[in-house]
Amino acid sequence: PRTTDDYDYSNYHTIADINAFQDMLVAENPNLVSKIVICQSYQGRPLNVLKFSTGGTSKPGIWLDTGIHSREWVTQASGTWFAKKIVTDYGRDAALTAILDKMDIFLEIVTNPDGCYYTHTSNRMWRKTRKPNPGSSCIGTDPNRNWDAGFGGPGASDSPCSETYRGPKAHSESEVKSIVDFVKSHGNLKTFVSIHKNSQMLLYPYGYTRTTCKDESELHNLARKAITDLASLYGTSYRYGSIINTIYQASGGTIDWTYNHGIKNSYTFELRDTSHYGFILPANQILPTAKETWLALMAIMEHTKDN
Ligand code: ING
Ligand code: ZN
Repeated sequence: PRTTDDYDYSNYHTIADINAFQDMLVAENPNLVSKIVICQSYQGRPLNVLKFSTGGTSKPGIWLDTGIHSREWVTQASGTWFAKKIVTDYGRDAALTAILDKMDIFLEIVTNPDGCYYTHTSNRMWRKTRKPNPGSSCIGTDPNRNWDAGFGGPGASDSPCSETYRGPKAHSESEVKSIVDFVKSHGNLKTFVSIHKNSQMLLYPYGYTRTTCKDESELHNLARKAITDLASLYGTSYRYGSIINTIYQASGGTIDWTYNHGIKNSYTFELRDTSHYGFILPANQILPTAKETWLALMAIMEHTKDN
């Protein structure tokens, strides 16, 4: 494709395609979109973040990431669609326009680029990073067990061969550390949404402890509103609640760290389906998944704007 209008949003794409898409989107919308390279992956790929901003300084921010687990392809595909949706709706849709007039949106589509490349070239089911582990023949760390929130506790593995290997120390993975540094230097993120796939859930902290987070009732009510809006499109049913009570105990997870760092609206989505297709969701479900998820994201972003 030569423009983002010609991009095929209803199919899965390589990292090269997604990078080209991001550059086209920036070139087409120079007053709304810019690309920030927050660091490099272990193998030296750029960690690209799209910034959607109508200008001004120190606006509050909303963060969205997709693809931190590389095999969850429908998330990167949805992230790409979200990016196009934002530029299409700005100035046309009143709700999105009001959000962007008050806040900046940051979107990292390919959050685990080495893993993404590997899923397209060698092993479709790769989840982790691709950094070798000294003393082991097994590669990679789970980037959703590597954050400094209950790090090392139950709900993660200390074995490099495990799919939930926590890594040698918290923030050992540059794909994680780069986001930690970004969040700290930004200093004014109000909402942080990390998007995974499988099981149709909207989750909030905590995953590492049974202690309820102090904003539990607000997060719970907003989650209910978000999944109600999501279901209004195709009837897709989501469960919602804290990570530990709704899916399982998990330590070192992204949103437990962002919440403890002060970002109140910290959520993880688990997109379609509930496991019939496993990680290989047919491409004809990309657009329905992206569209329904967008309604939930809009509910969360509107709430952020109004609070
Ligand atoms: N599920 C998540 C996982 O990393 C999760 C569930 C969400 C754990 C948020 C911790 C925090 O296991 C998938 N599908 O990756
Ligand atoms: Zn995941």
